[in-house]
Amino acid sequence: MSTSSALPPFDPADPLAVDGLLSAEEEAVRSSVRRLCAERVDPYIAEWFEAGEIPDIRGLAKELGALGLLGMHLEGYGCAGMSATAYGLACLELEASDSGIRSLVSVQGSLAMYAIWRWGSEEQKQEWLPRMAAGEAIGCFGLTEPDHGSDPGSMRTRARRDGSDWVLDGRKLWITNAPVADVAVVWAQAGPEDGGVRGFVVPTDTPGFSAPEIKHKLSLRASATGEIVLDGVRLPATAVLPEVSGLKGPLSCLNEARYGIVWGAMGAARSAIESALGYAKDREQFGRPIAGFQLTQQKLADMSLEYGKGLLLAMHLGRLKDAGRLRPEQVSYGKLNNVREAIEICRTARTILGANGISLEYPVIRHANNLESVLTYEGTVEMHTLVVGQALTGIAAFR
Ligand code: TGC
Ligand code: FAD
Repeated sequence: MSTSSALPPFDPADPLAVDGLLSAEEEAVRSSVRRLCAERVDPYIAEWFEAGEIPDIRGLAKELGALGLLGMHLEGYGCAGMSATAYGLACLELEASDSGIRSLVSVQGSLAMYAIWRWGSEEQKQEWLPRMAAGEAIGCFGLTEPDHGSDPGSMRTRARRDGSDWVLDGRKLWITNAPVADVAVVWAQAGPEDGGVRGFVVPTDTPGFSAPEIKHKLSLRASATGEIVLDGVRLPATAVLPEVSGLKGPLSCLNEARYGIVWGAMGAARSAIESALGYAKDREQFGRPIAGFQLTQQKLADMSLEYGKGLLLAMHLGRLKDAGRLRPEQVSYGKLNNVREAIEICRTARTILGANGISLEYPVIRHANNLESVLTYEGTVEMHTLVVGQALTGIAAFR
C-alpha cells in the first residue's frame, strides 16, 4: 500500500497510533515496566504458571514497589502519585506478561491500599501505606464470600462490638494475595447502629485469622489465591475504616481496580496478537505461510480491530479519570468490553497456532485461561451488563 513517506510505519502493536497521545512521562513509565517484565517475569512466567506459584513473590513485590508501581496513582505516604493513564499503561504491560502479575499489583494498589488511602484513619495510613508502596507488606481485599459473590450486600461475615473491641466471624473466598498477605482489608456486616457494611484493617497474624491457599486452579495460576477464615478475630476500635459505611466503601475500591483491568486486558490481547502474527508468518501449510490465507487474515484483522478499539477506549477512560470525570458506569463499559474482546482475541489467536496453541511454549492459552478469571472477578460480564442496562434505562435489574 503506498503511503506518504512522512507517515510513521503501521505498527501491529499500536494499529491506531495511540502512542502519539502519550506524554513523555507516560512513555517513560511504560518503558520501565516493559523492562522489568522482560527481565524479571517473561523468562520465568510459563514455569510459574505450570508450578502454580510465584516462587519469590515477596522479592517481586519489592521490585514492583521500587519502580513505584504499588499504589502508583495515589498521592503521599510513599506512593508515586502518577496519573491514572500512567497507571493504566503499567497494568497493560504487566498483563501482557501475565494477568496474575497485574492482579498482584491491582489488589495491592487499587483495592487494599486504596481502601486505606481513601477511607482509613491517619494512623492506618501511616502504619500501612509506606510499607505497602515499597512492597514490604502485601495486602489483600476480602469482599467475596462462599455464598455471596455478585451480591456482596448479602454478606454474612459479622463484626460485633465487645467493649471497645470489634470481633469478626465469617469466611471470605477467592481472595487474591490472601495466603501471602501481611494485611487484609476485610468487609463485614456490623449492626445497623454501626452503619451496616464496614471495612476493617486486619494484620494477618491476628489470632483467629487464617488464609489457606486454594489449589487446583486452571486459571491465574501465577497468583496466590486463598480463603480467609475469621474465627473470633478480635481487633481494637482503631481497626475499623472510620470514613465509610455501607456498600459504597468496597464498591468505590472496585472502581479503581476495574479501571486497571480495562487496560490490562488489552495487554493480554496484544501479547496474543503478536504471538499469532509471528506464528502465522512462519508456519507454512499447503506450500505457503498460513498468514497468506484469507481466512487467517480475517481472524488477524478482526483481532486487530478489537484491540485497537479497546486501546482507544482505555485511553479515553484514562483521560476522563485524570480529569476527575470518570463515572462508575463508564468503567463498567470498559471492563465489559475490553475483557470480553480480549478473551475472544486470545481464543482466536489460539486457533491460528493450531496444536501449538494449547502449549505453554506460547503465551496464548495461558492468557486465554487467565482471562476466564478476569471475566468473572471485579464484577462478572452479567453484572457489568446490568450496570450499563441500569444506566441506560434507569431500572435496576439485579434482583
Ligand atoms: P446498590 O444498591 O446499587 O449500591 C449500594 C451503595 O453503593 C453505591 N455504589 C457505588 N459506589 C461506588 N462505586 C460503584 N461502582 C458503586 N455502585 C454502587 C450506591 O450508590 C449505594 O450507595 P448508598 O450510599 O446509596 O448506600 O448495590 P447492590 O447491592 O444493588 O449491588 C450493585 C452491584 C450488583 C452492581 C454490586 O453489588 C456489584 O458490583 N457486584 C459485583 C461484585 C464484585 O464486583 N465483586 C468483586 C470482588 S473483588 C475482586 O473480584 C478482586 S479480583 C482482583 C484481582 O485479582 O485483580
Ligand atoms: P456468582 O455471583 O455466584 O455468579 C455465578 C453466575 O451467575 C455468574 O455468571 C453471574 O454473572 C451470574 N449471576 C449472578 N447474579 C445474577 C443476576 N442478578 N443476573 C444475571 N446473572 C447473574 N473477590 C474478592 O473479594 N477479592 C479478591 O481478591 C478476589 N480475587 C479473585 C481471584 C480469582 C482468581 C477469582 C476467580 C475470583 C476472585 N474474587 C475475589 C471473587 C470474584 O469477585 C467473584 O468470583 C465474582 O464477584 C463472582 O462471584 P461468584 O464467583 O460467587 O459468582
